[in-house]
Amino acid sequence: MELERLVDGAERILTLNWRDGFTVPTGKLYPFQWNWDSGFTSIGHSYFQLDYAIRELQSLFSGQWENGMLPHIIFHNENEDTYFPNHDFWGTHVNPGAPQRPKSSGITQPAVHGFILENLLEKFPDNEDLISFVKHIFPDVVKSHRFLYAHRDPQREGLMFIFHPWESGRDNSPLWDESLERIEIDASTLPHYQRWDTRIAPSDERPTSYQYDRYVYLLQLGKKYRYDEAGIFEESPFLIQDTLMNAVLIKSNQSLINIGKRFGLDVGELEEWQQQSRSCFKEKLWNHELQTFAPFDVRGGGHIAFKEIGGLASLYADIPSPVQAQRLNDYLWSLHGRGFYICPSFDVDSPLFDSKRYWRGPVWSQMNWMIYHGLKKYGFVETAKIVRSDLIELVRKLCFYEYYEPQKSKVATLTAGYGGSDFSWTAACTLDLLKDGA
Ligand code: 9WN
Repeated sequence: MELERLVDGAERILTLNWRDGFTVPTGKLYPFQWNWDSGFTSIGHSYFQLDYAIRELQSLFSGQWENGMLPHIIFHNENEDTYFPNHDFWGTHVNPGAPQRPKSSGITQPAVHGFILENLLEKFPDNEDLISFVKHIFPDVVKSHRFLYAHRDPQREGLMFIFHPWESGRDNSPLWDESLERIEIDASTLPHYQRWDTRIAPSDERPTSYQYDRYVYLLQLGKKYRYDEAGIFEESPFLIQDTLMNAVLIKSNQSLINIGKRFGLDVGELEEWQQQSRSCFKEKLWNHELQTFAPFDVRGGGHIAFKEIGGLASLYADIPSPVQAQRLNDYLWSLHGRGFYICPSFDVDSPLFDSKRYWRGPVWSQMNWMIYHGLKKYGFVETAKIVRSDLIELVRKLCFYEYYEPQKSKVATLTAGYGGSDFSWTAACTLDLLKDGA
């Protein structure tokens, strides 16, 4: 696809996936509004209709819970029944602070919205509509961070835990295998369910049934405690201080601090959180042996020691020391030298690497977007250029898919990406990178 046609293609997808107030990630596979997708997608809309970018975020926050939790799915269209688990299965009415409407899931996702607001303000610094929207939504975004600090950090370390792989955004990453193996499934108590995803996307590109049983188990655990963190923290076999989740939060804290200062808003609380989180991330999540950041398994009491993509988001959040940043850059550079599009989502030398299966190897656009900006911030301009051009090349060759094959030799034989097609955040992130010009 020619470069000019990429811009048209991105616009077409964003329009196609717009549903009167919000955007679905892709029409068939994911027919609702997803939390972190919405953030990236609003950046895409802003190039054509700033109004859509604003409405996108407004609709997302219309699903925020009283305790500040911002759900990972908002089921605006309740009659849509081609996704599992739907709103009935989540049954979030068990929590008195969950809104009656719109219905939602009972877990969250990476808190991108602070940095998305800052990105929009950088693009349209004097737009009155945007400025008044940002001022209006600022307290709600801060409230979503306050929820994490109050409920997901019981030891007050400054690092949030997740209790479900879906919260990490990297659902079936091999990172979670060991924690999921702790879960023994009792077929007589696990509710019957039917997956839709494998009817829409090829099953060898999606998580396995073994993993889905455990996703359902953890959902049921959340519901049993009315999605209240105290009980979940006590019981969940899956309890992880994730790299991506915390790096994104730290980046968004900083963006909110910057925004707050510009508009004369109180940022004291944010600054306190930020100081603690940034230093705890840098110390606790750095794995000396691997020379990378790694999630901390709260139940297992140690790092989940693999090279994978989540820790690279720390560059975007300005977390690594110069030496740590150099190591992360070396890692990317070596993958580039070995014939991979960067960045594969998981360690290509691990037996757990699977170049086709979702978060076990493929390249993802929104990750490239964050890593690109992070590398630029640290002055690794050459690597940033490659991260940008690799994604653009994949999209040109294979169209706007959910994720991509990372091996260059294999891509040469392919005509399409993996997972869902006509994908919103791929359109938005590619468009933004095209406009950025490295
Ligand atoms: C579950 C929507 C979402 C992304 C996630 C991605 C995938 C959902 C699924 O799709 O997860 O949340 O059903 O597989 O892993 O990051 O937000 O695009």
